[in-house]
Amino acid sequence: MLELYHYGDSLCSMKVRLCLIEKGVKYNSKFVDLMKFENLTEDYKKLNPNAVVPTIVHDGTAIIESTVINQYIDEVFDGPSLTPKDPVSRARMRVWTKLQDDVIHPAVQKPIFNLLVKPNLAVKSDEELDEWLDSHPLEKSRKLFKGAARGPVDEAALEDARTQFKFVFDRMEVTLRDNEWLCGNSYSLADVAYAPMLDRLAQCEFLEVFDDYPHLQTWADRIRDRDAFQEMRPKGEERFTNMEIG
Ligand SMILES: N[C@@H](CCC(=O)N[C@@H](CS)C(=O)NCC(=O)O)C(=O)O
Repeated sequence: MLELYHYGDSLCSMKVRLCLIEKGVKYNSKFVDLMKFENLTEDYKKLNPNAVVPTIVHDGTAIIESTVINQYIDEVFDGPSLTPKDPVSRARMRVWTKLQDDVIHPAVQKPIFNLLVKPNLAVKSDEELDEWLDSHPLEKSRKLFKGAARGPVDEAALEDARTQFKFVFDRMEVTLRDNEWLCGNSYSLADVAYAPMLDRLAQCEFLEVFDDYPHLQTWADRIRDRDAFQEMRPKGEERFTNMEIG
């Protein structure tokens, strides 16, 4: 049996949920509430020393890092392959997933922390924040959460996110002009990695970043049409904003 430690409104958790659903792999859901800092318990840190979601536990072994987890799932389980057969396409797929980890994830975090996380953290006391966040192993996360908890929306961070989206979307647009999916004509782990940003940016009401990219928008429509994408999305109370996103 496979256990998935995850959170509803988390881009990286969505990546892994989407992969599992596309593969038809059943899992035991272990919900880790990031807004209650459940990721910072000593028990969870034994599974994931970075204290972030997602983590899977398969046959008693914990595996971390959403991109690595998805490669593992695709290798180990039956179901449709999400990895291209030829080595050049596989290399391209890994470059796409690296760009998603290195650029898109930090870019998406800027609107998420400013527009969605901030109201949830603003209600917590300084003592509560210090008690939990001082035990966070990642300095990056300590800064993100503390920065989001206090002060106004950081407009410069939102602008920086737009610049980062443009950097990646320019490349996606060129590829998607001639290809149905990011690695050619078959849907792969590259598409799985980028699909969740559609949900997260919709929730932040940030979808105008796609305006100048007609081929990217066609790809996005294809993604939204997939049953697995709809199933992967958190429902009602699993959302920060407790609302369904169109
Ligand atoms: N590189 C990691 C990033 C994981 C990550 O940052 N997860 C976020 C949610 S998308 C999280 O758990 N944040 C809580 C925290 O930083 O304390 C992965 O891909 O799994």
